[in-house]
Amino acid sequence: MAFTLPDLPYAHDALASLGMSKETMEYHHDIHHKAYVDNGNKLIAGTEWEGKSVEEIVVGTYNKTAVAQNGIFNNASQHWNHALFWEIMGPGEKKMPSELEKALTEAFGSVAKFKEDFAAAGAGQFGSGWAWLVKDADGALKVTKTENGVNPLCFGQTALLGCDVWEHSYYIDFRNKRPAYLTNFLDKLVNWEAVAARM
Ligand code: MN3
Repeated sequence: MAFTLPDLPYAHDALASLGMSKETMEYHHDIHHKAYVDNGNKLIAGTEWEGKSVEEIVVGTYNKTAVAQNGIFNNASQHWNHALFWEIMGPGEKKMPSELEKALTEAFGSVAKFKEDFAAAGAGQFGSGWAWLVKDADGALKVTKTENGVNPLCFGQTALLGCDVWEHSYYIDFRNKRPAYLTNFLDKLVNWEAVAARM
């Protein structure tokens, strides 16, 4: 089944007062994410992957030994990553559901320590990639980071929260200040209800 660019679940300017501008959304969603969708569709046309779900394509094309992943993987995985990224942010005041607060406190000691670990993972990813809160196969919550477009599906993990740390995600609003972008993401942009729903 061909990939389709999902609409943002809010207006392009809905997160502007929270630190993610309309201009960032226009580039990031309308141009970057669309390019992953369009290029992915071109690359899978006529291959064994045509008609497969995005998850099947991501897992099936991930090369565990290659640093540079193939084009089908890169575009399919980035399509999946960005669809999640738009879903786990939102406008307005955010309240963390108590079951998520409890799970994060159990796993990391406190919500503040979880945020510290997550921000450190994103800031410490050399070059492009993602920071994640994942649920491992054994149910444990973990903070991880991945390079380029690699996503938690590749490791049998459930992604609860992901933050894009490619420069295109933050350079318009935060310039070179990736740590400030990450702190703002955690404090103002994450829709914790959507994260809890993924548990
Ligand atoms: Mn991106």
